[in-house]
Amino acid sequence: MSKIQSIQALEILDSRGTPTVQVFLQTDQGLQATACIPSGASTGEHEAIELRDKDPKRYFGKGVTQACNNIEGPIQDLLIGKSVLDQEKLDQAMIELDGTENKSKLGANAILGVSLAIARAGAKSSNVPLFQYIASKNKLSMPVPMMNIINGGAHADNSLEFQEFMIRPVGARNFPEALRWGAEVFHHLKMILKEKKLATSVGDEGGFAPNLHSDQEALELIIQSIERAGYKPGKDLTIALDCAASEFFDKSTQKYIAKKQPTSPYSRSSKEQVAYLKQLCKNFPIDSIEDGLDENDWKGWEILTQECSDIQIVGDDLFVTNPIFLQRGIDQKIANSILIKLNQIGTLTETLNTIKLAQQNDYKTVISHRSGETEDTFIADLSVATNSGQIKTGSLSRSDRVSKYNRLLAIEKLIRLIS
Ligand code: 2PG
Ligand code: MG
Repeated sequence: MSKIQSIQALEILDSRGTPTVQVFLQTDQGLQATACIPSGASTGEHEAIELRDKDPKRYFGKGVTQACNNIEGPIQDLLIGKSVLDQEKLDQAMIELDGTENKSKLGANAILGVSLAIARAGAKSSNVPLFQYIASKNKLSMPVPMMNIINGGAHADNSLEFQEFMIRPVGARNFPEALRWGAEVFHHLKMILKEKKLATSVGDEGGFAPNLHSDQEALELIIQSIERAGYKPGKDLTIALDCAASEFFDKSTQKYIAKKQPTSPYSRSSKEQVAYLKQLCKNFPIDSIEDGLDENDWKGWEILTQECSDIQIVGDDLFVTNPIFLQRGIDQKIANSILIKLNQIGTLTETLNTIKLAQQNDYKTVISHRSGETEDTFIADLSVATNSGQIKTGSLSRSDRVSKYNRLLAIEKLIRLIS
C-alpha cells in the first residue's frame, strides 16, 4: 500500500497562456504522480469555483498562487500518510476541509488537481493503466470522438455566434478509423476555406475560425468537407453543435440575441430559438445539440427536449456535472444527455457519481475537455473507464487537443493487447 509522502503544486500556463495548477504527488514507495487542471471560458453559473488570486499586478488577476499554497498547506497536511487507494475517502476529506457548497475556500482547481494525482498514484501503485484502475470491474469501451472543426462563440474572434461545430464519425468501425475520418475531413475543410479565400487560422479548441455569414454557412462547409473526403454526411459522419447559448442570452429581454453575426443578426424568444434549432436539424444531419438554450431557461429546455426528441440534447452549463442539477433534469424530463467536466464539480469521486446517476437514468454521457487545456490526458482514460460512449476534446490540431486523441489511440491498442 502506497501512502502519500508529499504534495507539491506549481503555477503553470494553460493553452491560452493563462495560469493554472499542476500537482506533484509522491508516495512513501517512491511513486510519483502529477495532474494539470483545465479552465473554461464559457463557464456555467453554478460551476465549482476556480480560485484565482485577483492580484491585478500578476497575470491580470488570474494567478493561482493561493490555490497552490492551499495544496502545499492545508491539503497536504490533511492527506499526508493516507493511502492513495482510498480515493473516495480522500476526496470526501478534501470536500469537508473546504466546507463550502462550491469549493470556494480551497478552490476546485486545487482540490481537483490533488484528486486526479491521487488517482494516478493509485493506478501506479496497483500496477495497472489509469483507465483500468478507474474502471475497476466495470466495462471498458472506446468513445466516439466529437471533433470541433469550426470554432465560434467565446472561443474565437470571428463572426459565429454558436461556439462549436463538431463532426461525429458514427459509422466508423473503431476509434483509429473514427479519428482518421475526422482528420481527413478537417484537412478538406482547410482546402475549401483556402479556395474561398477564408481564414484558416484556428480558435481556442483548434478548429478553424473563419468569418462566415451564418451558422448555415458553417454547416454547409462541413457537409462539403465530408463529401470531398469521400464520406456520406448523416451516415458516416453526423454533425453536433454546442450553441453555448448562455453566452448570447440577454437576461433583461429574455431573448437570444446574435450580435457576432453582422450579416445575419437575430433576436429570438426561447420558442423561436427552439424552432430554429429544429429547422437546422431538418436541413442538416445534426444529431446532437449541447446548450441549445440558456442555463436558466428550464421552461425552454423542456420544449426543446420534447420538440427534438430524436436528437441528443446535451446539458453542459445546465447541469454543470452536478448530481443535484442532473436529478432536477431527470425529474422534469429535461435533456437526455449530460456533458461531463471534472472541474465543474471538483473531484473524481463526484464526477464518477454524476456519470453513474446519468447512466442509471438512461442519460447519455459525453466526457469533455475545457477550452483552456493542458498536456494532461486524464479525460481520455476517464472516457474509456466509464463506458461513456462519447468524448469531445476539440479539433485535429494543437497538442492540447490532439494529445487526448493520441492517448485514446494508445489505450485502444493496450486494450487489444490485454484482451
Ligand atoms: C464547452 C466547453 C468546452 P468552455 O462549452 O463545452 O468545449 O467550453 O471550457 O469554454 O466552457
Ligand atoms: Mg458546452
